[in-house]
Amino acid sequence: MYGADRLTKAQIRKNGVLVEVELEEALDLVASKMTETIKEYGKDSVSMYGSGQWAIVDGYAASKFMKGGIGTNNLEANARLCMASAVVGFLTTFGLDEPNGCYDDLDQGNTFILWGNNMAEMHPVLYSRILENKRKNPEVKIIDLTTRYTRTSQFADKVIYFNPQSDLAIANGILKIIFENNWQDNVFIENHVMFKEGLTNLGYGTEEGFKFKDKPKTVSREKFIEKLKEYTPEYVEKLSGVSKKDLIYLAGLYGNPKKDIVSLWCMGVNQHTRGTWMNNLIHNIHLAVGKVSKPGNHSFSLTGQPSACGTVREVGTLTHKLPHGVVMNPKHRELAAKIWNVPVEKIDPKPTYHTVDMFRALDNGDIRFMWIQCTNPMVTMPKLNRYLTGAKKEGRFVVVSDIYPTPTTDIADVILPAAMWVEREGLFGNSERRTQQHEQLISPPGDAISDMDQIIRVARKMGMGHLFDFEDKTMVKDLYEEYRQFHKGHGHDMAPYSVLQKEAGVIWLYINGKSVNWRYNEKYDPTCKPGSGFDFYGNKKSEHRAHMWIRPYEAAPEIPDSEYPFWLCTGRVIEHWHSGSMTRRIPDLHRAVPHSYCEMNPKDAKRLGVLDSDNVRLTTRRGTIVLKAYIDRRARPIEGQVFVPFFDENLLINELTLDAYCPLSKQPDYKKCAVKIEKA
Ligand SMILES: Nc1nc2c(c(=O)[nH]1)N[C@H]1C(S)=C(S)[C@@H](COP(=O)(O)OP(=O)(O)OC[C@H]3O[C@@H](n4cnc5c(=O)[nH]c(N)nc54)[C@H](O)[C@@H]3O)O[C@H]1N2
Ligand SMILES: Nc1nc2c(c(=O)[nH]1)N[C@H]1C(S)=C(S)[C@@H](COP(=O)(O)OP(=O)(O)OC[C@H]3O[C@@H](n4cnc5c(=O)[nH]c(N)nc54)[C@H](O)[C@@H]3O)O[C@H]1N2
Ligand SMILES: [Mo]
Repeated sequence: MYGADRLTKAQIRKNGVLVEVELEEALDLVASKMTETIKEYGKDSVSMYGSGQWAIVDGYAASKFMKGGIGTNNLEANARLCMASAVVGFLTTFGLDEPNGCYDDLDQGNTFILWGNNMAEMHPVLYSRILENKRKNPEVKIIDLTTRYTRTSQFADKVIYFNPQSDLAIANGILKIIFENNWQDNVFIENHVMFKEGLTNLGYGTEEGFKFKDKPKTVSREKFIEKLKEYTPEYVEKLSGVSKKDLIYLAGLYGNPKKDIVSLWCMGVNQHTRGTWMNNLIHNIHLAVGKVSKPGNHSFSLTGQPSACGTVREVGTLTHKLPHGVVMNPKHRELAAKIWNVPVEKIDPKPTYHTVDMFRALDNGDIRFMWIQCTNPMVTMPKLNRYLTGAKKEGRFVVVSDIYPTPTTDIADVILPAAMWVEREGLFGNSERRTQQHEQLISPPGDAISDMDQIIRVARKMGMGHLFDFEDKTMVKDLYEEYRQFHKGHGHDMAPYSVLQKEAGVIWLYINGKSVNWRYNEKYDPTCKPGSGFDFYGNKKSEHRAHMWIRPYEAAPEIPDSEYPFWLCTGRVIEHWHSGSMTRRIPDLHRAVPHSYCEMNPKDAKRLGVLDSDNVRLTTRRGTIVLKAYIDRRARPIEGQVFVPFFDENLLINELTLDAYCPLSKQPDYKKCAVKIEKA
């Protein structure tokens, strides 16, 4: 919290140099620049880019200010890089976002299947919970389906390796075996499932102005099964490297009525150019065997950031979203206008830019002003060189709110010092739909104030004070209570602020003073129609049935070839948080992992004559970087793949990554591109 260079004063760029100023002067400049830009280039020339580390009220203030005040949909957040595929997966399968069950499933399941994520390092608390379950119940099994041997694999009962992108084929192969052996739950399917098919050959979003719209249609169960035909164990093995025996083993676990199965995944599945499809496919498997919305049975998408769910997904700080529903829907716009007390015409019915497009628009000049809060895109955007050059162009004005200097504050025209979460009152919402309130514990240093306060003060200066007409002292509570109205009666009722102040977090759907831990299951969820057993009420137009989607294997946009013969996967280490802005300032953590590196398979290293700690040069079609090779230290990638963490602002791996994304979710794929490795 108190690193030597903690930002405590505002800064303004004067004659090219950032100089410290009074906070008031900086906020005045933000307000006047925003007003001027709107006047000169129109409301859609200003934008805001926020975060899944924003408190719920920060996101809500941003949404009200941008969508209800300025009237632009130029609002996005870093959760687009993280959870978008999970969101569209839930929406297309169940009709409502977010997991059906809760963390109790980690105690109650007996079979845990991980689809390419590293829980021991990235969700260590939750992984410990599974390990504790396993310690008490020897029948508990952990199966690690992965492209790398990691610390997670060390604790698994079985590790199954697969080639990047081939998870699509594996999931289809599992479904095929289930139906061939009659392991499916026919009663559940008969009563609660509908089969769907969408478009294929979607493209990858790498071209300028790329647009995609799906055309879903309902199909028969026979057609669904027919489409699985090609995924024979032989074909799946050819694509994935997973043996017939292992594939049958996996299908056998899902198909075994004695197994209570929790599938868990995170960025391997979401950061995927077919990420929505992969999410659908894992839900498919659980639906096929009726293992959803029951204690210990869950297709459980793990969330990355502390409030990617609570803030970005629930408040809806995304271009197409409103706190309830989407801008395209006139009823949703009317509800927002009513609660916000603004004319309904103020809310623009057309979404503008998703995150990658927003940064492309800043580069192209369609966006002239961007306010970045609580995120560090000049480290974490893919294909970084383009977006860095774009943001620095003449005629662009960038405001950055952060707590430390970063490569993003380096390019800022105004820097606003932010209060950290313990320095202000706020709320977060986590993976299991739990909303958690916290009080301010200590005072922020210097002129630092919360992101919410920064937004409100600028809004007031721009003549939009009426949007935030509450006492400053009760602002968080009042904004939350206003926000809560959006979700009332929409399958998303939340606990009142006073209850949140008393409890250590409360799971929503909160009905009659009680949390619903398992949605869609009549036993736990009073929203379900009596006598229905299960009721997927999110899918109103599909007779309240969940959707099982035909989702084929399609190749990655950039595949290793003779010139760039390796897969490049990027990700994290336990010691650091994302761009390292905070953790690298903690001496113990910095010493533990002081710089980035390139993890290699020993066989590949041997072929290239590379020893541990040798320098290797990595080159993709977008950039080049020299890193130390690490061989068999904490993890080992499969042959033909290398892994590089992205926490190091001095060794920016995102200069090499590709900005291809899933056309349905618009989430980029940071896990796959083609790279050349040379001894340097
Ligand atoms: N200490 C710490 N914890 C964190 C974070 C942090 O920065 N530090 N960040 C948080 C956030 S925001 C997130 S999003 C999570 C991320 O949590 P994870 O997703 O668990 O971690 P990553 O390192 O991003 O992902 C690496 C994994 O991607 C998998 N992978 C590679 N290619 C493929 C593929 O084609 N298909 C599939 N299915 N998998 C593939 C590999 O198995 C690899 O181990 O961690 C959260 N937790
Ligand atoms: N190559 C590669 N790139 C990736 C990924 C990957 O797997 N590989 N993963 C993607 C994913 S899943 C994610 S979630 C993103 C994360 O990407 P970012 O959000 O860009 O990374 P963070 O380091 O979490 O940035 C948070 C920033 O907020 C600051 N901060 C902390 N608290 C506060 C506060 O209260 N207010 C304000 N204003 N600032 C604060 C921190 O100092 C930090 O600079 O990275 C994405 N980029
Ligand atoms: Mo994330």
